[in-house]
Amino acid sequence: MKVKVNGMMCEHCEARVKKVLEAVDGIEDVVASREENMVTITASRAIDDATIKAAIEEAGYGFAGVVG
Ligand SMILES: [Cu+2]
Repeated sequence: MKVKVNGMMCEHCEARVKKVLEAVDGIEDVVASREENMVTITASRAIDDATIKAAIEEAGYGFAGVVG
């Protein structure tokens, strides 16, 4: 799935978002792109949007919706 994330300014932000999302049970891989304000998530099961939103917001970034 692809999620819009606001506030990633550098590679450290990308790494932080990747880390918090990969800590979610069922999420196997995360690719974060600050250029596109996009995070691409590969998961082994369905993950609630609310779970993703909470992880992103706890890390200090903005969840701007699931786009696909
Ligand atoms: Cu940063």
